[in-house]
Amino acid sequence: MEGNANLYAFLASGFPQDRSAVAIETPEQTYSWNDIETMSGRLASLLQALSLPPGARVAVQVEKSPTALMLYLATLRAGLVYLPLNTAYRSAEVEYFLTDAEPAMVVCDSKNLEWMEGIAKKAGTPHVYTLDQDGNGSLAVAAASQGDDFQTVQSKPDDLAAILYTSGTTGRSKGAMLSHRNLSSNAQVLKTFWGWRSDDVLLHMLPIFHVHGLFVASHGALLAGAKMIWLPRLNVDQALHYLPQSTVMMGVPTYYVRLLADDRFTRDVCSNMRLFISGSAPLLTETFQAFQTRTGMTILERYGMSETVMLTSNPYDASLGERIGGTVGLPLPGVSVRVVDEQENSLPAGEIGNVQVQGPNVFSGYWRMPEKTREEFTADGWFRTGDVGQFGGANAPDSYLTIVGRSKDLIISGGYNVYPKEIELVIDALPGVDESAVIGVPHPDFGEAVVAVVVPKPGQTLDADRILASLKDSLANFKVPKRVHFADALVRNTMGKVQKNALREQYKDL
Ligand code: MCA
Ligand code: AMP
Repeated sequence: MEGNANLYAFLASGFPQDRSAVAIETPEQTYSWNDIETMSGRLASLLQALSLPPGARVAVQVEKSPTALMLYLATLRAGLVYLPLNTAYRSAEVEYFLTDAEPAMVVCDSKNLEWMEGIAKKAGTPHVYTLDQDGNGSLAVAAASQGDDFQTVQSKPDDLAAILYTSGTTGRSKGAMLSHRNLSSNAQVLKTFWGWRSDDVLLHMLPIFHVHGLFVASHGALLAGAKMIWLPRLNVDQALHYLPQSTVMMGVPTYYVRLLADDRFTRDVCSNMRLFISGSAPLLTETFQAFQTRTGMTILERYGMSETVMLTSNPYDASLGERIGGTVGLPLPGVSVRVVDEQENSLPAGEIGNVQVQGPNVFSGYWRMPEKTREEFTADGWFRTGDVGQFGGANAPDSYLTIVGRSKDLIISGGYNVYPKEIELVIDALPGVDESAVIGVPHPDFGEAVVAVVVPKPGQTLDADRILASLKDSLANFKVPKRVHFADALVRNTMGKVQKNALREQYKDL
């Protein structure tokens, strides 16, 4: 019989022989590898008992907890499709995702149950459960009567494992469909490339509704059979407490900026650490250098996307080269990366162009958007990342990729992606607004901050605080502009397109 391509089965192949060893430590409790098997087994039994059809989506918007991780693993084990949602999303945003994905089951925090039930009903979702950060809720109650010995279902490599929504330039989010193969192949490659070891201890402080925290970090530790210190979010005091017992940490650049802003973050605190990894947004060279000076350690920067998981990485193994600040390193083994001009001809090192990629990690397409999927792939199967880069920039060897910008209109704030179009559509619909432009400006903590430039209708006076208050009702807080500015008109080019570069220049010193 062919082997099981189920991602959980693959991850479990890395669990240690001694299943009583600690797999997850939180400030309150520890969980063994046995606990991972039984807790995920019990939840998978529940999913199976509901007789959800193969490929059914399980949408989850819950606070980070060990049980939330078990629910993810249970979904994989039951052969269903995991659909994580950022806890910051407001009901209007969640409604879009549920209507689009038509999940068979939704799991939410009990404080959101009332509105979630309403949305689930509209989306035709039959099963709604609650899971709170402490592990309590109707999911735990329902799972309690289930057996914990679950036979992980057989999956084929191309079966869907997860759908991750990523916003689109049109303002409409797209669900990137990731298969068991996409995720397993990437986990395997990273295990070797980053030298994961069973005696590693991962300091896990990232949210688990995105690729970075859910896949890159968790899969790495699980496949290595390494312990995770599991914290609900970045908290510098807690990080300083746990770093001396950790060997690996992953974060978006803001995590490193915040650690460096604290004088207690010293070389001593990091003396047990083997590897600091940064990604999801550009790491400023000044942060990279300040980190080296403070700790004597060199951050490893890597690059990826929701659609592709990880694509390139600076080397861990010094025999492959140095880690060079300002670059995102080498294409990972098995991943092909090319830089092309507008006619899609490959460019030599040193020339800037569009970054395109191929590999077993690249997704199969956007959920129910065949047209959009076709647009994002070339005829010969390369995925257009929307990032602009060059090989051999930043005085690096020609094999290193440098990301120099984006052709997509995207802001990355504290590692979260914000698509200006989505915010502009909401602002433009407010009374008294003629039009708006949303831009990203440099921000010392978040890397980029969202700023809105709003043109009132003739004769109208608008109030920035009121605009912000109404945006907060319908948009996740990280998308809400940090500032609103008013202008008489937006500068446009001869094609009528708003000149965002000019606006970014004008507001860059905010
Ligand atoms: C929180 N706020 C933010 C952000 N986070 N505003 C802008 N950008 C943000 N990222 C809001 C808060 O709601 C609050 O608003 C105010 O800003 C200040 O919040 P603060 O307490 O400073 O925030 P925090 O709770 O400490 O969170 C900041 C954070 C967090 C720790 C940087 O955003 C975070 O964990 N980011 C990681 C994102 C991530 O995992 N990205 C991976 C995507 P108010 O004052 O109104 O209440 S995966 C990916 O990109 C790919 C594929 C890849 O390559 O990895
Ligand atoms: P998402 O798919 O929404 O998680 O965001 C993916 C995008 O994040 C990429 O297309 C890049 O624009 C950006 N990104 C991720 N890692 C890096 C990095 N190390 N440097 C620059 N941009 C990055």
